[in-house]
Amino acid sequence: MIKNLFRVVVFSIFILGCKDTQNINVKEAETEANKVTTSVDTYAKDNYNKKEVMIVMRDGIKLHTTIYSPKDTSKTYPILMMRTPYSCRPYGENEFKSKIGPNKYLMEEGNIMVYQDVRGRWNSEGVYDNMRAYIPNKTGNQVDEASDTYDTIEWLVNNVENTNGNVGTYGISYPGFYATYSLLDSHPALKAVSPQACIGDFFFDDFIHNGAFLLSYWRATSVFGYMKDTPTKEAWYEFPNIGTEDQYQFFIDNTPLSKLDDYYDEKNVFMTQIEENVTYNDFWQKRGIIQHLKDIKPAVMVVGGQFDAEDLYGPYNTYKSIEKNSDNYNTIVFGPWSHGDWARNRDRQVIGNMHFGDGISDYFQKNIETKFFNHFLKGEANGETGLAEAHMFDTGKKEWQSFEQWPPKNTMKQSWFMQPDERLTKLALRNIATSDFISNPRKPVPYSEDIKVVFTPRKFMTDDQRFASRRPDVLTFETEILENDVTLAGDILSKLNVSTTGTAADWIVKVIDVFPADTENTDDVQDHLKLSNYHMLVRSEVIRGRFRNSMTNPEPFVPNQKTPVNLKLQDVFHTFKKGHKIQVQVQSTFFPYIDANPQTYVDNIFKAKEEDFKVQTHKVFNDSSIEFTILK
Ligand code: PG9
Repeated sequence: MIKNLFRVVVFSIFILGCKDTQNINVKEAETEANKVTTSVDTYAKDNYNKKEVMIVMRDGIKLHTTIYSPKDTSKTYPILMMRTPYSCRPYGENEFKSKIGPNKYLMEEGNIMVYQDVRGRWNSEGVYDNMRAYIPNKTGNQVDEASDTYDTIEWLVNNVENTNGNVGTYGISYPGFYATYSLLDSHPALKAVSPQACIGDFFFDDFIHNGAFLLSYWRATSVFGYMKDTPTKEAWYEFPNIGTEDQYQFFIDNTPLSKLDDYYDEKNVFMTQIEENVTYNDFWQKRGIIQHLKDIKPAVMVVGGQFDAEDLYGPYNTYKSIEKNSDNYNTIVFGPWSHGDWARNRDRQVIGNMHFGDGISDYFQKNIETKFFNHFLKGEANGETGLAEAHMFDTGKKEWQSFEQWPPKNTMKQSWFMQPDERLTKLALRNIATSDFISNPRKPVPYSEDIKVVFTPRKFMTDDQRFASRRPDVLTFETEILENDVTLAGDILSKLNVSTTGTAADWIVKVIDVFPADTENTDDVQDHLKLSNYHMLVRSEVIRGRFRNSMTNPEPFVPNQKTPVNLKLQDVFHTFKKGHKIQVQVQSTFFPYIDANPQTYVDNIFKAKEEDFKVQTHKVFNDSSIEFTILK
């Protein structure tokens, strides 16, 4: 919410003309970008001094903190801080990052840039705790990430020279979570916070989605799972060597999941926690931060990417929770980005096969992010930033649009029904019919056609879905060719009515933009594909069916009993243009994005046995629907 004296309704559509729209080919663009990177490489070293200090927290634990201060001491500067579990590297007061701060504009105009290893990570002391639970009304020396941030800011504003006394925090992903955390019991010097792709809750972001374990994150647990007992400037964890680049085959060969135990032992604390906490129990609930976002004081700008595979739940719900429970300056920016793209200096914005425009990240860094921080840390700080409440990129029209709120006021809900003749119809038909498929957990539907090991999946978020739509274990429903543009602006609610011959099943719903056959190809498209009839994934989500009524109290399915399963897909802002079709796919495996469900109910799938994995027949009844939020 933008709090200002005169609510100037600025309803404008930013057409991306900020960069020369000549048709730069990819090679030239990359060379151009590299030239920029090279000149930026030495800027920090040439214009900043670097200091490394250990700041003592209220419980005596010392946190490694790196401070980059402008060499020009003729003026004062605000502090821009990022707290991170990923290290303040490079360590050493003569070693410099190539780029410091949120973006090169804020670096070049001069700010005091601070990085801190959070408690228990890298060169800081203490014991790490993933998504450390917030302790409201702390007493004595009780600590959490809010108290560590408060104590750090208190030390910085009283000990760093040339500060103007104002502090901002920012961060992407896990650092984004720590930025959100800085809002809780916030220090009075903290004036502006930008949580970006911020984790909200590990039961809905990253590692788990609605109870389904993201097997594709299994290797990444190494980064967070192994604890260290002394400050270190070298990585202390390793990734398991799985001996193949065929990730699908590797995880097929290691199903049931107990076969993976050979790779990790109980020293991977985080993987053990995931295996032992398979419902949304107190362990996960107390680590979610969304529930605490009330009565927030500092100005907030939440940033996210419409195709961010890691953290969508976090940024959308961080913004919405603050909007609902606080009266501060609170805004949201969502662009055509995958995880963290907005902080990179690539000119051409491409995700997988899809090109969304040029200069989009630079436009954001220069005209939005820099403006936000400067207004509250160096300027008037009265909320009149001239920035929109919601600055959202329409990923179908490929252009920015500003709204007074998100989701927009002028929207309506519209339901489409899933017919066995693969049609999506606006009306539910009287006759009850079903779309049936055989689901084999030993031959699961791949989540991507790509064969390679990834740290975490990203590219699939805009990938072509024809490989899936042509499988008998993927149900496909689609509209006629659209006679007018249809713009989705907000969340999507899938209301399935299903049955299974088994007692357990996962449900995956995908919303897809089907391009016309005459769509022109671009250089970005993989050789085996064409944009002609491209089935572009717009949004997908999964729910482990046992959690259909409660994330905390799972229930088996009764075989062959028609059962409702509702699944919310994260917000989108996407125009399905005239001549396109809207397609919905429904399936029960999505491998190895998530682990294979045995499809017979066992309390803990991490302990499932070979014999639990059974082929089942699933049915989707034709009173199943998908409810879109349509822009009027
Ligand atoms: N949220 C991102 C992530 C967390 C854990 C594993 C893999 C990715 C991130 O912090 O980048």
